Amino acid sequence: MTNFAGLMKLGKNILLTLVLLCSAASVNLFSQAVPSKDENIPFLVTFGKQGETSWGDDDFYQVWFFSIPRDFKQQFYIRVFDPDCGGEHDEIQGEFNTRTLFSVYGGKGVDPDQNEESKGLLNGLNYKGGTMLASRVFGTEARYDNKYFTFGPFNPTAGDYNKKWNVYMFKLVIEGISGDDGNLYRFFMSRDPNNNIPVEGGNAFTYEYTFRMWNDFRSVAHIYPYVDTGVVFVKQRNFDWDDDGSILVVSRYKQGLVGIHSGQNDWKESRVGIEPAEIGGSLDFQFHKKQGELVKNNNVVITIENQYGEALPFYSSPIGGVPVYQAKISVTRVPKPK
Ligand SMILES: [Ca+2]
Ligand SMILES: [Ca+2]
Ligand SMILES: [Ca+2]
Ligand SMILES: [Ca+2]
Repeated sequence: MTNFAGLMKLGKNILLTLVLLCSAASVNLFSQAVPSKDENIPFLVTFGKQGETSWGDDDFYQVWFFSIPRDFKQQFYIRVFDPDCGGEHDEIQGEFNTRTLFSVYGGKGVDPDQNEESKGLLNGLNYKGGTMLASRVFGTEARYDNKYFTFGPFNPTAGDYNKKWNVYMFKLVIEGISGDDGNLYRFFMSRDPNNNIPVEGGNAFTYEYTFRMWNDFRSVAHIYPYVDTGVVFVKQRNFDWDDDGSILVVSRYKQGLVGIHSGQNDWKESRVGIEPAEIGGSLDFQFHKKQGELVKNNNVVITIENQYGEALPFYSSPIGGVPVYQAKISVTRVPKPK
């Protein structure tokens, strides 16, 4: 009996592995984690609005979008890891007093293709377009320290339908409504309220990414802006990089173009030319830390826009996959001197 049970268990494990391998071929299983595995970013960060911008958050709020494929019919959840500001992970200034408002929106007004203000790029514009479906304020709460809080369930059809991508879109707005500490957190879009079970084909994106780098020289963070039709060049802008090493742009056609980077509490920008063959795919912006003296707890902001000043979205799961530089194969051979 024991052997039989063992065999059954082995069979089950093999089956599970096969299922996982098969789904990995079509869907990135880690695409529901925000930041994603590919991005190698430990946390998103939002400071309370009494914070100093020199700590790495320029505007004390962040706007994220979640997309659900139209053919996904089940309810889903947005789980927030460490939504509190206190205890583990968070960045203290004096004592912990930051309060952070997390609000989930659906319905008309969310889709940034239809409602420019929804992108949340300019202070003073209404980035809260849509219908609020859920919200909660978190202070210092041991209950949610180093743990998940779950928003939902949500019905996919409560989102804003986007025809181009054939998805329902939801929006999560995060605001540091008071205090001066940095709230570090991350998300998982899940089919289950208590576990991280991916929504197949789901994705998440933002237009202004405020994040924390790992405290590790060897670690490289990535973000993946999507380059749509008609883009001739993009302008990257980054804030408070603290002169921490270099920002490189990689794609199938770029081996590592250097982006101009910021120092302390300032914005820097540079242009990146786009090849026609890069259209309809993602670029890989790589953040390489300075070697030697460790720049600790580096928070940084990045935005990317096209030649018309329109913002490009960064997808957690890069559209078209992670771009990999391909060295040109056709090299003219120089005959060896005899
Ligand atoms: Ca915490
Ligand atoms: Ca404080
Ligand atoms: Ca936190
Ligand atoms: Ca910084």
